[in-house]
Amino acid sequence: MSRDAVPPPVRLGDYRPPDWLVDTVHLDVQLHPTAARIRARLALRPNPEGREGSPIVLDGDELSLKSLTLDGVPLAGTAYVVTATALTLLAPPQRALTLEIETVVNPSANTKLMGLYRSSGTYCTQCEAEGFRRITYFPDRPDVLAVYTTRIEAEREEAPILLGNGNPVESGPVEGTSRHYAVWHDPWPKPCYLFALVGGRLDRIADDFVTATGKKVELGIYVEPGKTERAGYAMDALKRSMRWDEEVFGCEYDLDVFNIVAVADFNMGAMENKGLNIFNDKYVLASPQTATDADYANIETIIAHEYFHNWTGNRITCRDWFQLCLKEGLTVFRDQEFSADARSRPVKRISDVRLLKSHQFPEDAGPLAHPVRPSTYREINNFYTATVYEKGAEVVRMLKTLLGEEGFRAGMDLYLDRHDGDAATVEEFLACFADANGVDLTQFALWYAQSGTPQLAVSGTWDAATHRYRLDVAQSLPATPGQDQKQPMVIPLAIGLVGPDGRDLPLTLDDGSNAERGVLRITEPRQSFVFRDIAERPVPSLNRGFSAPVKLSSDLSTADLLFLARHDSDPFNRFDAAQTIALGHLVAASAAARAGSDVPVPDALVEALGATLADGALDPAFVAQALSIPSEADVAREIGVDVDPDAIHLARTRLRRAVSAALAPQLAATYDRHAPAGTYSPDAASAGRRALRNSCLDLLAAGGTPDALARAQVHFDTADNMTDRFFALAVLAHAAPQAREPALAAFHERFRDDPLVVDKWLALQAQIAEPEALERVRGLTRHPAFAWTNPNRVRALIGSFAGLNPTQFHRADGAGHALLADAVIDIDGRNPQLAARLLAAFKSWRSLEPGRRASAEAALRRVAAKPGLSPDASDIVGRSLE
Ligand code: 0A1
Ligand code: ZN
Repeated sequence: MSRDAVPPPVRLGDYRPPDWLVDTVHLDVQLHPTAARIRARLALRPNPEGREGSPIVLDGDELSLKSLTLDGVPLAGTAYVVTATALTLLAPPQRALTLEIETVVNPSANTKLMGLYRSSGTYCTQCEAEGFRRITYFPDRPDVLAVYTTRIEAEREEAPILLGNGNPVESGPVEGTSRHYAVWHDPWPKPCYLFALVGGRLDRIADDFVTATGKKVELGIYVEPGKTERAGYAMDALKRSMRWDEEVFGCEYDLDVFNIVAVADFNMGAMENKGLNIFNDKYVLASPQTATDADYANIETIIAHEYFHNWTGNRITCRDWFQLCLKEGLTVFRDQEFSADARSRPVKRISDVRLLKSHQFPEDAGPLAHPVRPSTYREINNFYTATVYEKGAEVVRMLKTLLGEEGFRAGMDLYLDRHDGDAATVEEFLACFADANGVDLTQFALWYAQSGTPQLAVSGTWDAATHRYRLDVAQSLPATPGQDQKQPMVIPLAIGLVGPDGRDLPLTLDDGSNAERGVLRITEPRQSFVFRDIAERPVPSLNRGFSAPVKLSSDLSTADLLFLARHDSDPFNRFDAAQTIALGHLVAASAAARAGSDVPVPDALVEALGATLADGALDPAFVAQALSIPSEADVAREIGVDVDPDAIHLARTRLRRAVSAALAPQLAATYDRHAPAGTYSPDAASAGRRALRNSCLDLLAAGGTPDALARAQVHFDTADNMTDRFFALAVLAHAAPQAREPALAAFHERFRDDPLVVDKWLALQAQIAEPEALERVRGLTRHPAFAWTNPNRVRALIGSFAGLNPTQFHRADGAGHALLADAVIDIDGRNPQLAARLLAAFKSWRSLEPGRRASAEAALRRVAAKPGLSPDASDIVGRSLE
């Protein structure tokens, strides 16, 4: 193959079991800043299920091979071939054998942050998905499970802490040298993507946890020196996660120790390496002065997510990377449930659905659409997506909705029991639920195979004479890349029929049966459901709790929606009804703004928001969500084609101003009623009060009155925690041009030495919806606080600009698109994964109006034309332009 030849895509249908298995791995790692030496001893044997007489093919990437022996004998140069991607033993004896491989890598030069690298001087590893091959030659695929023993050696001065997977075995000085070592043994067979080691100068907070069967586990969280005070919340979240997984899923921890290490340079959020989770420090470190309530909530969720992988991901792993959702969708579902139990369940559901709609729906509607379980990929790193994670979680949630609490638990119990120790598939997962419940899930499995967001059109008819109510439901699934023809899905549609007094009517179907747990099973392209004994015209509440990840359209009038916003017993739909009114208005108002006119704000919306504000029985966190006006991205998605971001921005600004004017006294009163009481605590109830108070402030400031802006300034000046301080800063930066610069400067001055807080400052400036934002972002790339090499800095500044500032990223002159293209081209040479993720900001480019569409296309083509573009970035541009 020539150097620039593109390798063929990997296909699910081509799966073959490995030809060789690895039973044990002994690693001896000599840490060194520029020449780390890895001796690997692999016990291999032919796989009875593999092809007989096969060569041994070991993956490798940027490795320098120093020596190679087979059963202790150096291999002749003719016995093997080394290429840039593999080490192949051409004709190995077909029996159990031992290979010893010595490689050298340069951790300091590893800017891809995959394999063994250094982050602020700390040695750490990242092996998912295919990073282990950057440490040693190995069959780097998740269905090769081995037992690992790791000896790590380093200069004591440079790396007094040495951590590995599993349990500590021994440690001590290397006599006669300034070095020391530690040996770790992990008794649980695992794929190499779960391997990890850490070496560095780190501080620790320690605690312990006694499992359900009385085993004591030592817990450690390691952070940069001086930061232990910020790790307490993560430890608390870890212990709560461990207890929750025992209580809710019967999953008990299985090693003597569990360690977490926080590093400053990390491509993703965190990684579930067995017994040694490695985290982006943004998702560990929190204090009232430096972290917002949202940061605390993220930490809680991500700590839980990585911990929950110990069973769903590690004890049961994936057969191949096509099955990624098997661990990710399921584990996201589990972390969502954990946070729902720890906080307000309805509010958690609302925020999860908002995330799904803002990130996954556009993915599913654009050129990067793919099924929850893709059937082909060029670069697996590009499939850690909202579809695999968030839609994958929705699919598991639908299973639970269809099977009920007990049926779902029975399926999970069977899965955890039947597949413990396996590298499993989605089919095997579903078979457990089918077997445990005696049901057929063949049609349900389409959720894993068909991409795109299903559309449901629902209309209702009440017959006054027969007291019958009929719901007509039609489903369709739009064509997506590679999938022109679609089959109907199983859609669990939770509904209620709300009577005029606001109470739910019984859901008795025409044949006398009940809609089980209020859930209709939609399986056909068109279906009708007739309910009897409906004495008065009800208002249907559809897709309660967002029971299915679909786009629903109905014949509900604005009056019906207003009624639901005030009376629905389902909090999600109560929230959603007002959002639907607002969205409908914003679509019309955007069209009007584009045509140079305006449309009046519907009274129903002001009434719905006013009623929510006035209802003292509601959870403040819920009210805060209900007060939010749909984002510009929400409106763009709803419009779908020929999108003009400036018109949307104008329409939304006008709406917020009108709501502000109409509700100002109520907003001010609610703000005052929720003044902080006592010292800061990150608990859900306190966070909810702050969220409501801040939402009121935001809407008040949207009116732009001197009074409101003065209130924001006081809020900023008197805040005693990051949530309030940063929220007020954002309000001032967006709504008060005169106060903007002094407030930004004061904030920077106070937190200049704290990179995670500086990220907030960068991200906020990147989101200012004014033409000067572009120059500001350019200028900030030259600020001493910014570093192109740190993914958190780049995501804060460049990622926020491209992802959260639609009018400026999509500037009509194309300069925003060009800025992202320049950044991607520059970053790609160092960190292809980061470059590819930033590029995904173009995922909805085809829905823009023609001028902006042209500039987006030009930017994508410019990236595509870059010589030596990484496989990561070229996969994204290639699919985006297809
Ligand atoms: N399994 C992790 C996600 C993850 C994937 C790839 C990584 O490499 C850069 C890092 C983390 C999770 O789901 O949390
Ligand atoms: Zn995960």
